[in-house]
Amino acid sequence: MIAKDMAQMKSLAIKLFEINAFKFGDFKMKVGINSPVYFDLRVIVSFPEVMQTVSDLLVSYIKEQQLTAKHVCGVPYTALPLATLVSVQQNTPMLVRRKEAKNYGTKKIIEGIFNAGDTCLIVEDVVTSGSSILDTVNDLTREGIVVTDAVVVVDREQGGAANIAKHSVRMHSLFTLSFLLNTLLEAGKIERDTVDAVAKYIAACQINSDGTFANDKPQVVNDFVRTRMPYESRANLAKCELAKQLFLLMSTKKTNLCLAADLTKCEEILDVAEKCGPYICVLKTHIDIVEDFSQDLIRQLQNLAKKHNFLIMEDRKFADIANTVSHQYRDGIYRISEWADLVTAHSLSGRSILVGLKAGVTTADSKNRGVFLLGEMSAPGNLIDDKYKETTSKIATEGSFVDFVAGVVCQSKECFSFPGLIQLTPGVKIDETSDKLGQQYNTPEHVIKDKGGDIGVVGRGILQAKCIETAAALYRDRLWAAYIDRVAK
Ligand code: S5P
Repeated sequence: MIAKDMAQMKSLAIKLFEINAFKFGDFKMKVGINSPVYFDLRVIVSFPEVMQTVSDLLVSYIKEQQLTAKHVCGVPYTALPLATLVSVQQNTPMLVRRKEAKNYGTKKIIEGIFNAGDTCLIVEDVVTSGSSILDTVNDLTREGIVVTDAVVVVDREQGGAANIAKHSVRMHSLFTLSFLLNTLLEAGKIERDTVDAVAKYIAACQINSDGTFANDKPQVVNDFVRTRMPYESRANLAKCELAKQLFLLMSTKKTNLCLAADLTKCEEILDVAEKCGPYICVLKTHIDIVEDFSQDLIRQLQNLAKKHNFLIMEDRKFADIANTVSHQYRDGIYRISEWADLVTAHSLSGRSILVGLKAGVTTADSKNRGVFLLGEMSAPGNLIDDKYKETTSKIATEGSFVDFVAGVVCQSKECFSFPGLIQLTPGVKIDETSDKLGQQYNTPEHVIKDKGGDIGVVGRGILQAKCIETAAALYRDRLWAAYIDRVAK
């Protein structure tokens, strides 16, 4: 690769990571063993400048490797737009392989004009075993087309190149997984631990083209299962600055307790913040229930947050269209975006909620603000279903707001898997299972160990205790011990 392209390759690698075209976590794979790294190059169609760079690099790589062929053909579907760009830039006619033959009209499986004996270069986005490339090669070969080479954006280095070589097709990759990992490491985007964990998985999980493992079924433990990872390692994977900060705060202060200061008088809120401050990582407010609100409350709360080292979360549960939400966040008597490090929001209006919140924060503050999306609720009979949860997790982990979403408010570890997000779980009480209005409670141990909560939210469990400091210390101790136990296993 020529030097100029190398610099471009490195900055593309970082860009792909930033737009979540690949990410680290715990991902279900076709082969049956969860992978710590996942590529989703489908997202690049939403970033035309990235499409342009990828296709420019592919074209110059094809030229450099002298991969001359009469046609190009993309492996459906993700590589189709890439193959189109390559075809247009090089003025090489394209062939389109259908995944299924039409059952009417021409019933063709290969679209485009060709003759038997023509050569064709395959374009693919990501290669694991190479089986998708081989499917396309088979269909082309059946039509008499000659395929000798495939150019791919990313080789996961799990045996794909060797598998397709057995069918006399050479694989040429723009990026290898190792190159991507080293580039991110060099740029300070990931830690050595991440590189090692992925390398361990890749070494153990070499795959044959039929999808079976090259070795006997490998027993790799994915180091990126979020509930087994310590907070400080998860800080390295977080894309949102506030999530990073909160993970590190929890880890150094040794607390994963969030106090829900659901009180109606400024004096009461400041009193619990002063008394419980040393034991908590987050103080959560419902500012609209405060009867004597003034900005002085905010100033004093911020001083206490500094003194005791905790973050402030306004549990506003925004849920409107973007324009309204931006006003609710920035304006009115509360001016939430000026002081709340974190806010909660329903994902009901989709990504619009994040568009609205982003618009409600000044650019100077934007790096210091984060959102927790509601993925599940502790209220009985709530209307959230599996589809809603899945989409919420997607909004939190995909697209251009990944740097803004710090976590998810939910009740189960299945709600999301990305270790860089924080699970906030309310409904924690030691001695009760519900309140008179249906709130459902669980013990600190159940919330942290079984439900996957990273932070337990306690309101009345502390606020109604005879001595709130003692109660806060007790909840802190039990939530923290449960976390230590969880990561030790
Ligand atoms: O599903 C939820 C989400 C939230 S944020 N269930 C909840 O209870 N909450 C909040 O957590 C609720 O608004 C309250 O502030 C706190 C629980 O308070 P507690 O007194 O029942 O512990």
